[in-house]
Amino acid sequence: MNENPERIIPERLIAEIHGATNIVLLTHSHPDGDALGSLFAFADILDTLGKNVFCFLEEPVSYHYDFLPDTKRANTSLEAFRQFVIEAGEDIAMVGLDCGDDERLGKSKTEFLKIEPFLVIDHHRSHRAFGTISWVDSCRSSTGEMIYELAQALGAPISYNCAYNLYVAICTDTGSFRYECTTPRTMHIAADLLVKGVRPEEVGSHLYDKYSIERLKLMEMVLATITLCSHDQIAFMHVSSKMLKESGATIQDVEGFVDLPRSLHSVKVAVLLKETGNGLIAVSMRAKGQCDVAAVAKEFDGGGHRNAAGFRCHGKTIDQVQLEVGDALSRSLS
Ligand SMILES: [Mn+2]
Repeated sequence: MNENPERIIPERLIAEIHGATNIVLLTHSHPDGDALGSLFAFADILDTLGKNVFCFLEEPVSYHYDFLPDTKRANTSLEAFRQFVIEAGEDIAMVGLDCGDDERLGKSKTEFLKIEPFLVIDHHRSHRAFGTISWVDSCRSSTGEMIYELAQALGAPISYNCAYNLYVAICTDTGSFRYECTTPRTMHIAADLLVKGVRPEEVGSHLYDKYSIERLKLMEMVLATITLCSHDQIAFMHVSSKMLKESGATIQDVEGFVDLPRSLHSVKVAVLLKETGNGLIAVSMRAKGQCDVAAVAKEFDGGGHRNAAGFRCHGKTIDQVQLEVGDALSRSLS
């Protein structure tokens, strides 16, 4: 597995984790299944090594992921974080999980990055280096997969709760083991998580069978906005603030919508544009096959993976953004 040097876990990263008693775990804002699963799994692993762990999240865990074991240990209080840091003194390490760049650490990133060592564990293709020591491997399906390997390297056992969180992390970032990032190693790790007691049908029902009627009402409105271009290879869909209001759904309910146009036979790239308030539009792109949407996202100062990427922009209308993204994607497809 470790034939490629970048796939080897840096020894300094392992040494810093062994060396610190107090560890703060962070992940990206608006965390997905991989971010949260990796965070809670790593917290559990560090518990078994006798560490004091502080899991910071900017916002409470979204209802989509409130079934994860250990969500209660997420702390959204900056005051509590500061107190933890004061009590830790010099004996501390920060860990940023699943963050493609430091902007994604959220509003308090400057405060977080002041504390050293700052360890970074990530698998984004568009990763922009930050922190003191990084382990970045874009060949990995998920940060969850990397946390599993790290547990082995640290000599830490994987509990049932930890296995459950890792399984959710891997399952969500691989689109239920469908995306091209799914490797034989991914499957070996998933198999071991099942040996530890995880039941795929249970995780699947939590992930995919518990939506609200408001979400379906919103989906109906959003599906009505589908437009195809570039010989039906690109599909656009958008969510406006008005739709959110009228359906009674929340912005969290939009999760997974971008996969709907992606499922069309002719479509190579699906794009979802979301009004997120304050004049901001969030753009998510999902590709099938060879189109590298991370490269397109980069043109707009965003990032991600080859098949899943995004960016945010300010002060433009949905139509304007759609035109600009359509141009960039058409160039990339031709
Ligand atoms: Mn991820």
